Amino acid sequence: MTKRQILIINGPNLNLLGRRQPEIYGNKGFEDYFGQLSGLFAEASLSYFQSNHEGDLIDKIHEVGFTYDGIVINAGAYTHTSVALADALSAVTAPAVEVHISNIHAREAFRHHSYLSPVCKGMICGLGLQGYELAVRFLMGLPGKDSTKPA
Ligand code: CA2
Repeated sequence: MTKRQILIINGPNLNLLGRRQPEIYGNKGFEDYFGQLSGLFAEASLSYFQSNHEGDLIDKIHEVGFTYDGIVINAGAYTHTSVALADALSAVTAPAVEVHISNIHAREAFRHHSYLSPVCKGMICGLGLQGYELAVRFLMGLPGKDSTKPA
């Protein structure tokens, strides 16, 4: 059986994880965490993409969104501004889960609204990096794109 393909997408500034604002985002860089996470899911093929550019994030969603089994997305601040990212996620067939490291509802009011939540299966926030693991676990429990069983 082929492994489920799941892509984790991180948006702007998340390349700074582990280097700035540890009180909000913790002290681990995402590459280190991604190594750990991949070890937890031997039955999946996990990949990771980070960009600070909205168009690149959209291009990546188009690239994998019709062939992968799922997308985990932390769009960073684009969460609160980008209709274009929401349109990209709703255009593709892969189910997406939105993740935020911090609890966006316990922060400034401008972080309380997400354009992505309505087009995602669900949203996890405030659980730190563990949110990514929970999102992958959820996607692994869905019927994959090659599944012959009814949902
Ligand atoms: O909590 C999250 O994961 C956020 O998506 C992070 C975004 C923020 O704009 C969202 O409201 C919530 C910011 C990412 C910035 O990441 C940094 C990481 C380390 C140091 C500085 C910024």
